[in-house]
Amino acid sequence: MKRYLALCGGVGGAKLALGLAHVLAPGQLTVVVNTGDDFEHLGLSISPDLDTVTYTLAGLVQPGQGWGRDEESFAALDTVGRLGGDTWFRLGDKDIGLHLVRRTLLGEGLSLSAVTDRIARRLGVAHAIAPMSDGAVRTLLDTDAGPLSFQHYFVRERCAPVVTGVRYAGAEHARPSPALAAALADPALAGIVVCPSNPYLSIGPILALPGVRRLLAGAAAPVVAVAPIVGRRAIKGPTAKLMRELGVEPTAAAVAAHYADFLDGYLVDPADPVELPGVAVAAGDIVMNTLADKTALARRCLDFCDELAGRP
Ligand code: FO1
Repeated sequence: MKRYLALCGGVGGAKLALGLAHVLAPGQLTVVVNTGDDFEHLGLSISPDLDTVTYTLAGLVQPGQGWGRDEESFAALDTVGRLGGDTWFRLGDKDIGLHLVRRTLLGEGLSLSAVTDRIARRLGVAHAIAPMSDGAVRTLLDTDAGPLSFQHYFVRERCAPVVTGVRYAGAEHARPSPALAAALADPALAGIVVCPSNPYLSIGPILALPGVRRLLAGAAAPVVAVAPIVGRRAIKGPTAKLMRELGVEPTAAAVAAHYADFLDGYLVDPADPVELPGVAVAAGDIVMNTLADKTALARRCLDFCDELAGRP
């Protein structure tokens, strides 16, 4: 049985992960998720990208928004506000329920991988979802307003500060999670899909884990990425703004160059010419609005992996 690994961040990545989950049997897919956005807040251990992927695959995500729970209420957060606590990070009541369980299980000594797996299975997800690492890696942004943790930059400051650098604190001491290490060592691995997530804020932390870039570059299975940029605009979120501030052209080509050491295939919009030695480029519609878009793009990623696997 062919197996596939997807590397994924939050909302954009979760869309393709959902498409892959629709076209692959449960035992065929491992979705490895960024945890650089994780933080401790209100006494809870928050893993936004893991929850976004889990809720999406469970069919429980807030549809228009792409993160958080469907039909959510905020009574607990209203109480937090009345009591003078922080309310800038909108944790809903149902979501807080999940966080109480995560806090408890982590407190009992379970790894983040074990907790993630248990929560996903209980919510009815059949495919494997795993954090990139069980160790703490925290994305930090150097900005004109000083250093900011990811959620302070992204949610509290609404990405307004000018970013001068991105760091992944703790990455050098963190190890890939058991699921990521196992997938990369799997002889039946038929393809690695880098989802259209922010290359610096979502995929960057995964690539910063010791050995991951080298293992991707040396993988027998083809590595295929979907561009997160169409015509100089990010499909979602602050990718283009961030790239400009880091002195990088916000183009699909620049993202490919960022992945050049391990990339075999790149799916781009027809309007975005990309030429990179050693990388096969396939143009087509990569914007995912409907479930049909997500499954179609997932199929194209898998077909592309098959096609590249046949090449010398
Ligand atoms: N994003 C926001 O823009 N505002 C929020 O208040 C917010 C709360 C939140 C709560 C739980 C959760 O799982 C995600 C949440 N997000 C929120 C999304 C999250 O900050 C980002 O989508 C990711 O971290 C970036 O991938």
